Amino acid sequence: MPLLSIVVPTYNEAENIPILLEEVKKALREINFEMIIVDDDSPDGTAELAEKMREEYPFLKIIRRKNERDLATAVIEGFKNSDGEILAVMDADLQHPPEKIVEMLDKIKEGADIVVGSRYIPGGEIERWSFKRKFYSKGARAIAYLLLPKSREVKDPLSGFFMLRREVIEGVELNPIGYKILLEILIKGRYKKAEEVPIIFRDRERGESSLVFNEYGKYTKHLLRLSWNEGEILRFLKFGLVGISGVFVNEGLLWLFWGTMGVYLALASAVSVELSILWNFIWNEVWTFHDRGKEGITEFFKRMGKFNLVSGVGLLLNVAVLMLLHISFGIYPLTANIAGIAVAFIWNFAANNLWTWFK
Ligand SMILES: Nc1nc2c(ncn2[C@@H]2O[C@H](COP(=O)(O)OP(=O)(O)OP(=O)(O)O)[C@@H](O)[C@H]2O)c(=O)[nH]1
Ligand SMILES: [Mg+2]
Repeated sequence: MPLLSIVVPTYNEAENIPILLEEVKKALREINFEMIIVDDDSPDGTAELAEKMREEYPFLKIIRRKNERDLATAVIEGFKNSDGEILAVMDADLQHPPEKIVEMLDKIKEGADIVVGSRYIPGGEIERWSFKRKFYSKGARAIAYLLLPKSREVKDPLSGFFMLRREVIEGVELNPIGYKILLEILIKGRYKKAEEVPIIFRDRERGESSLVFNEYGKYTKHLLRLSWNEGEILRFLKFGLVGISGVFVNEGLLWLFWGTMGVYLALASAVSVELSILWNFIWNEVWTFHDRGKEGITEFFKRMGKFNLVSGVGLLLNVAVLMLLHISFGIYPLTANIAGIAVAFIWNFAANNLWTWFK
């Protein structure tokens, strides 16, 4: 029985397979492992080539699927056909450095349940990516952090290079239409300790990328489904409802102070704004984020201060967007204000989620 099963999904990687096998063999000399190539009937003959190489590389297992063409289901299929007590996933295109496998395995032996090959911790790096690609990658991660708090366990939750103990996913249903399998595992898996090892993500030298189109669409769907199941979309809706209720409180108080008690308008407005912020804070505290805040009265007041600060910045953003759209683009103020409110709302949700009620 092998200790480690490395699952490698492939689609048109014939050019890379020989180099990958040699590098992995060299790097894992001391280790009892198997490598499971899951190929979706690549037209370039990846599977046939791998079959031929089995004699020279007896650690190889090849699964050939005829009617499917999907990275996520390929990985799950690989898991199902593996025998090791430790599982790993890596790409075939040499972007994931095989020499890091040993380091990852050591971390597992020291007690980690999941180890991620990470581009985003010190020592990690991405070779030759354009600014745009880096920006999208970081943006995708920010959205994952926002909508899936469990993904905050690691700095690179979207990595395709990782290792885990089999127990982490045993009996767990990994959704086959999941897109980023690591994300799926971080959210649904049973684990205590997730660690990272820095990797230099090399540039693809040979063969073609198979995932360019529709990547963002798939990712968005996956993210929304996971966060719906985790209750995070509901949290977003709750936050919105609280926000709307705050508008009514603000209006009601303004009517009370200014309209009926005759308080000076600016003062009446300031007091109404602050009281409605506190109203929102309390409801978010006991409802939207009831599962998040740290215990204790000091912590409570700290959160209140943070919430006020976030709301203040939100207000400035609202005004800035309104003025910008109106002055630079001539948009009617009441219409521009809708954009301002939307921007402020997103800001408020993100900042409060990631800062005020961070967990
Ligand atoms: N079995 C299977 N493997 C796939 C499929 N699509 C991609 N792969 C493999 O999954 C791994 C990652 O795909 P890549 O095309 O390298 O994706 P990427 O790394 O995001 O893109 P590049 O930076 O351009 O390489 C590679 O080993 C591919 O061969 C698929 O539909 N089925
Ligand atoms: Mg690649």
